[in-house]
Amino acid sequence: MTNAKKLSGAEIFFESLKKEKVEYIFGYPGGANIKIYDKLNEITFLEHILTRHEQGATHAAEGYARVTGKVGVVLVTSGPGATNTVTGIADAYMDSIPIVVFTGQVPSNMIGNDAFQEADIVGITRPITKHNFLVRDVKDLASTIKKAFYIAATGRPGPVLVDLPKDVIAAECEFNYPEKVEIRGYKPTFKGHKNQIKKAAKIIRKAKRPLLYVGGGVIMAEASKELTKFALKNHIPVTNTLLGLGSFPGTDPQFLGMLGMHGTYYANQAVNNCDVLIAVGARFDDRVTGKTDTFASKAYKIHIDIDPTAIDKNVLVDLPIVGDAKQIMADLSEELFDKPREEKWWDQIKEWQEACPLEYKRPDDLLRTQFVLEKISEKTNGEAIIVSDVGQHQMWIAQYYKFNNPRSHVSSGGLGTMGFSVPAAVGAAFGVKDRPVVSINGDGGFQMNMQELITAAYHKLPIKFFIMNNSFLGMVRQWQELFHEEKYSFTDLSESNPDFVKVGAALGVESFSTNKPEEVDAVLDKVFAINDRPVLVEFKVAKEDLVFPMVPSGASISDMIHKRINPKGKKS
Ligand SMILES: Cc1ncc(C[n+]2csc(CCOP(=O)(O)OP(=O)(O)O)c2C)c(N)n1
Repeated sequence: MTNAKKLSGAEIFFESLKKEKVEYIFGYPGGANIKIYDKLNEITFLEHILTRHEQGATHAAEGYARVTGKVGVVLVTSGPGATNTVTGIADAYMDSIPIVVFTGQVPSNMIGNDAFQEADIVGITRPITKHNFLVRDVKDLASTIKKAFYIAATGRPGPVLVDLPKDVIAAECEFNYPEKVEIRGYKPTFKGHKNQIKKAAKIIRKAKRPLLYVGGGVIMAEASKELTKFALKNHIPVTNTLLGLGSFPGTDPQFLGMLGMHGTYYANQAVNNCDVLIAVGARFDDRVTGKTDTFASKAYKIHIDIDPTAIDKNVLVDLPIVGDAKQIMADLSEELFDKPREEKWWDQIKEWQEACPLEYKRPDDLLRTQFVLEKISEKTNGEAIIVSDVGQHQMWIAQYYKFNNPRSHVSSGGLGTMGFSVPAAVGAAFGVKDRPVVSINGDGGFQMNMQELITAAYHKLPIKFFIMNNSFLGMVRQWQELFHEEKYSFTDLSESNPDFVKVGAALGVESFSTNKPEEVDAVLDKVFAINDRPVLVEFKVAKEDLVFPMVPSGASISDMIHKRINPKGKKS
């Protein structure tokens, strides 16, 4: 028997986080986690960021994880504290973002008794976590935390929840942090199958019209360099998913922009007509494929992904390669390089680009989101971190901001969570300090988590908060106009929106407003020169603008719409 010193569950919690080199916790205290907060007061190796809502904490952890590649950490109390994290957890799950969420829980002997602030958060989050744990014994605490971080960050990353009953946190035992984790049934494949890689190389070598369809998995795997090298050396055009933006330089002539519902005409035409489609770290999501049986129907499909369950899930492929994208792209580059391409494929792509470029009305008396975004892209040289909310502005960001680096576009892709941007930008600003962080919101989504302006103001985070105020829930209004006989049911916010400049100021953030295209340059120059505190700008933009091109939901990519179907009475 040893006489090693015993630590409390709360102490073990922090010793474990120290081992995991955690820099920040985003959290909110309450009764069930009060002992952890008690200890937190003495902790100096990490910083706790008190958000104003647990959903905010969870998106902040995601923002931090998305820009750094490290695991984001959340700490909340039981019951409502825990349930408030659900949207953020689901968001992280859909986009494969590594976060660990620690929830307080009622004492073990009261679980199942409808105790005060009891919620079965393990049950609630089972379908939206990569894994979750209820710690029943303080002796399991350190090894559970080790497992949680390991599962969150390895293979296809994702959220892990650890539920901590109050008595487990109070109990004591010796602290032993495991060096390694062995989890039966969880052994992510890292190296792609050699023969499959050779076969893929052979097929790509013969391809006449190849296309790389690249998703967020490439960014997660830190494989952007290898992917870019492979694409450039083999002269293959690249199209990105929403989450893949930044994995290949947005200014490179080989880049075709985003594909899918609001993708470019030429990217979608390339998908329709390619003979070999190389999907890397992408999951054939329905916003990308539209009708699956017509998606890339002429192509031999190669799918490179770390997650074997993503293979053949939505679209059947001809050649799967399961493993780490960084390793596989490097191996593929060894097999294949400097393949000259027939000019015909590039000539065809050029023709599509000239026939249907991205466009909007300019010059114009009305201020347009697209115009503001182009200006932001120019002024930041594609080097900023753009944290988008959800809606029309999100699609315009994907179309008009030229992302030149991975981990620069932070966006809620799979879940499409309005209210994501403000808190995610807070987390991103803690993660990256040497590049501007820009939070771009619609007037609707901004109101869903605007309380986190307070967090940004308190910590003097130099975030630029932009509101593209079109006085509508724009994206829903767009669907109402195009597909629901112009019945604008509950999407007009013009009578009920608050005064955003006053809201910003009240929450501690210097705020401006403009509706004039000619003022945009000066406003942006002014706010990008402010580096010691957050600022907010409301851009009063055209009210009834629509995002084009658009592939209607469930239609084939070839059914793309390019302009208003029914322009009656529309001013913009
Ligand atoms: C939490 C949540 N509720 C509802 C929706 C459905 N939805 C998708 S886009 C959108 C409109 C967004 O409006 P706004 O924030 O003003 O941005 P805009 O589309 O005008 O750019 C809505 C309501 C959602 N995505 N998320």
